[in-house]
Amino acid sequence: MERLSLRALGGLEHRPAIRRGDAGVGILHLGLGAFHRAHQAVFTEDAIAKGGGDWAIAAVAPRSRAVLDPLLEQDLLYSVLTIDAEGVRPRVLGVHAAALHAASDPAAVEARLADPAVRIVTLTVTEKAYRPGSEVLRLLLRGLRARGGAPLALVSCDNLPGNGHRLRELVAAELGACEGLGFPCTMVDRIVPASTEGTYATAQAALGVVDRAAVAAEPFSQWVIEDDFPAGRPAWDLAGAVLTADVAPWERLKLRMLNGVHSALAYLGALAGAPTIDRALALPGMRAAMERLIRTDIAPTLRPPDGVSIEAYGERVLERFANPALRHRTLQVAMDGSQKLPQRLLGTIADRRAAGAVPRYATLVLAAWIRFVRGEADDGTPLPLEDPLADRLRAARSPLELDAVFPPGFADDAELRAALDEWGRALDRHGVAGTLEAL
Ligand code: CS2
Repeated sequence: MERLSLRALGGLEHRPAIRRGDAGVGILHLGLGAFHRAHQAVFTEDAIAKGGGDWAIAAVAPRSRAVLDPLLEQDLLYSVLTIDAEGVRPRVLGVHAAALHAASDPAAVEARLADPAVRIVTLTVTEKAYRPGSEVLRLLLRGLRARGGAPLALVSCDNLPGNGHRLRELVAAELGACEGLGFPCTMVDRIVPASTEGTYATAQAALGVVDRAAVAAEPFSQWVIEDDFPAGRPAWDLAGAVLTADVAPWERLKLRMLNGVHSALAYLGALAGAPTIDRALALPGMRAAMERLIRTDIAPTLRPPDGVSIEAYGERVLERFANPALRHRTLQVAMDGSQKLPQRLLGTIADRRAAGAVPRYATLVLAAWIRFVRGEADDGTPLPLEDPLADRLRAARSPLELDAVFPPGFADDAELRAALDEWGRALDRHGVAGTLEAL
């Protein structure tokens, strides 16, 4: 069967909203993963279609060529499949105008960063890249040094609180003054599991051509952005993004509620042998446990953004996780726990402790992670630990002692430790299934 390409487009029912050449490159994106392709790329293509401007994307794959090569073979075209119980809605994207490989050709990336036509750099490089000396950061800094003073917005689209501030600190620590640079904070949200052979087969059936760069995503998509763009931006607002002066309440809501409950389902689910998030949520007693986690532990720590009901948001999150078509692997969400849990779970626990409460359900999730780190599911199946701190986590007598992960005070909090020990014993004795049943 024919491959997706510019030539094949003529025969397709689904065509991109813009074509290569319609818009010049204005955005450099670092991180070519599934999330970028189903999130910022879609917003940007719609923004250009509705509001114009030279905002096509040059995308950079930092290390792996796994997505880059298929994209290059397809004239940078790919499809986003919106999937749920009702079916598949495909859409072909054409917003990428260049794709670069940083590992083999860093000079090309630096040259793009230095080019004043590039007025925005967006990043989806995962939590662990926001550390001094990370590869991506070094690449970014080299490009910024070569750039001189042309104004630029650096837009972190990773799941970290104050992601823009975090990036600014890392850049400022090396470059000193950040004159002419904007670091808007953003909250990004769309569930986009890693693509599989199943995704490519679905794409082929929906499009009538082969697409080896297809991604599947849930219908929901949200982007809240601080409006701090010294050299302009695409009309993302026309594409449904929320431009605001204060992202913080959105960020906290999303990180603690959506990502927090996601991680809860990932660790409890993986221990219980549930391969996917929807299957984890369907385990007996799990939904009730997640509802209590949301209501009694997470919600009291949140200040809702204007016009948002925390209760409705929580219900929506569980509905999204129940999407049976996504097949999001629990082990994918479980990755990099040491980098994710501080903003997803530990902040909730710390806030509840400061208010004098022992957050029962959040503590259960922490106990589940500690057990997950030991590397064995309830039925004895080995569980992989993919985490930049894997060695330290395994070597620690108690993970609570890792101050790179836990807020100060956790290790000496007797009440918290007692709650954790109790859950630990319950999980040892009854597994996740039995523990949930007894709630
Ligand atoms: C997930 C997120 O893998 C994970 O850790 O919790 O990728 C989640 O799917 C997105 O943040 C949804 O916006």
